[in-house]
Order: sequence, then structure tokens, then C-alpha cells
Amino acid sequence: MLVNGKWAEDWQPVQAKDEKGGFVRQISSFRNWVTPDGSAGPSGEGGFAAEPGRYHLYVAYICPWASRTLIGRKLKGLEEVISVSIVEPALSKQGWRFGDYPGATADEVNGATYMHEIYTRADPQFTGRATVPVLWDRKRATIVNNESSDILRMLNSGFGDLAGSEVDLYPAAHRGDIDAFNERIYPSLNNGVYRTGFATTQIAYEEAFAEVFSCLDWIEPLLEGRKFLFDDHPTEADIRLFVTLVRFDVAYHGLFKCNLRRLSDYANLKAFCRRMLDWPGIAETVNFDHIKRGYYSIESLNPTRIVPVGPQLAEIF
Ligand SMILES: N[C@@H](CCC(=O)N[C@@H](CS)C(=O)NCC(=O)O)C(=O)O
Repeated sequence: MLVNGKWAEDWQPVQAKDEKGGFVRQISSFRNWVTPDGSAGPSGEGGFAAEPGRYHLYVAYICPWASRTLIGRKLKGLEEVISVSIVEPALSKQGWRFGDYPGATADEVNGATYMHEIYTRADPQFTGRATVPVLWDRKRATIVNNESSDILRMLNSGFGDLAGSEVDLYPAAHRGDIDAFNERIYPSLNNGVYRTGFATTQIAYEEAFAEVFSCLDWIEPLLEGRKFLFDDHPTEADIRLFVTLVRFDVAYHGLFKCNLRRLSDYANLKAFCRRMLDWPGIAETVNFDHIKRGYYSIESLNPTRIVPVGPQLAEIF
């Protein structure tokens, strides 16, 4: 992580721990919003008006949080408006790195080698972890926001007419349901798999493990007879569910020891993932090679860094 703008120690996954040895995720620190007219959003300051070519997304294909924003960008037709850089899948001793691994890109905007350079460019004294996703503003040469739930929401409505209107990711009629669903699945499933995998005590592991499977067991019947959770197209809630489910059998079941059942044992969840993958644009955001290589590069969980051969995406879905 960075301490006062300097890279301080070799990268390791556990951020902070609670009193039981449970994994605690860092709170995102850049919270400004792109809005159609540059007025301030729900948090942070104004001055970030929607403009084509002004904003850039830094992402990792392995990362479910970053993948939320990649899917949002596709579904809102913003590929020509917002450019993207993709880090290499394997975490280096200095965290995320740009390079020539297949599917990764260089950083054409800032010319950085490591993601942490983007943080110190925005704040030379930054202390914290250099996470993805990051939404970068070329004009003010700073980070607009590094919280995926904010970025996903601003992709839906912050870009005004620059975005497509066919898919509303946060339809007014379903906002209460979407918020409640997001709130329930974040701790127990989206972050729950990480709390399981990065637990440092048996009790913290078992508690997180139980929450993961009770959450999956709760969602499975909800999807009975439905294409998507709340509408006839994907919304924020579907995106936030999908990014965790699609990684489940290939990374969380093995590496994170979420192994009571596989995702493919849940008929409705599996069929839901297939429908998401069939929605135009979504499959392009899922890179199984990066997902496998990235998770299995985490040395504290997999000291040999051997990448498992199976399963392939087509075998699961
Ligand atoms: N709250 C953030 C979390 C992002 C996050 O934790 N990303 C992980 C990748 S899955 C990361 O970049 N980790 C690098 C690190 O912690 O050093 C969000 O949702 O945007």
C-alpha cells in the first residue's frame, strides 16, 4: 500500500482485520461524481461535467468491482465516450501493473507502470491501497472516483445524452428493491466471498462461509420464472450479482474455500448467468484467463502460484 505517497511494503491481500480475524475492506476515498452539467453529485465536489473523451477507466478483468463498471460502460453505450486501461492479471509486489500480458493494456493516459502511480498523481501524499476501478479525469488530471458502486450509478445517469437510453440500470420504479438487494448481497456475497477467502481465523472463515451460502440459497428461488431480478433487462442489482457469480466456480469455490456447493449446482443462478452472458456486450467483459491467473497469483493463499487447469467458462455455463 501507499503511505504518504510512497509504496511501503510488498503487496499482500489482507487489508485490516476485525477482532475475530475477519477481513475488513478499505473504504474508498475519492468520491466525486460526473454529472451532465458538472454540478456536484451525492458526495464530493462539482466540476466534473460529462464530456466525450474526458474520462478514463482503470480496471482489472479479475476484479468483480471493476467489472461492474466495465459492464455498465457497455450497457450504456459509452465505449466511445470513456476509454479504458486494463492491468495485468497477476498482482506484483507493487500491486496492479500495466504490461503486455494478453488482454492487458499499457496506460496510454498517464504512462504509469503501476496503478499506485495513478493515486499519487491525483494525491502526492495518498495513504491507502491502490485499488481498481478508478475513474480518471484527463482535464483536471485527477481521480474522480474509486468506488465501483458510485461509478456504476454515474454511468447510468451522469453522462446524460452521451449515454444510451435503452437500458436503465436504476429504474425509478424499482429503486427500493434494487437498494435493498444491493445492501443484502454486498456483505454476505460480494464481499462475503472475500471475507471467506481472506479470513485469518477458523471462526471468521466459518461465519463468512455460512453467510455466502445462505445468501445464494435465498436468491436461487427469487430467480424462479424471472429473466432478471427486477425488470426485463439487467439493472445494477443484476450486474452486482453477476460479477460475483461468474467468478464463483473458477476462483471462490477453490481458492477462497467457498466449497459447500458450486454455482453450477444452483439451476436458476446458473441460467441467470447464461442470460447475462448472452446480453450484448457482457461476455466481452469476462476474461476467464485473467480471473484464474489473477486470483491464483495471490501468494498468501497459493504459494506456488500454480494456476488450475479447470474449469473453463463453457463447462460451467
Ligand atoms: N470499494 C472498492 C473496492 C475495490 C477493490 O477492493 N478492488 C480490488 C480488486 S478486486 C483491488 O484493487 N485490490 C488491490 C489492493 O487492495 O491493493 C470498489 O468497489 O470499487
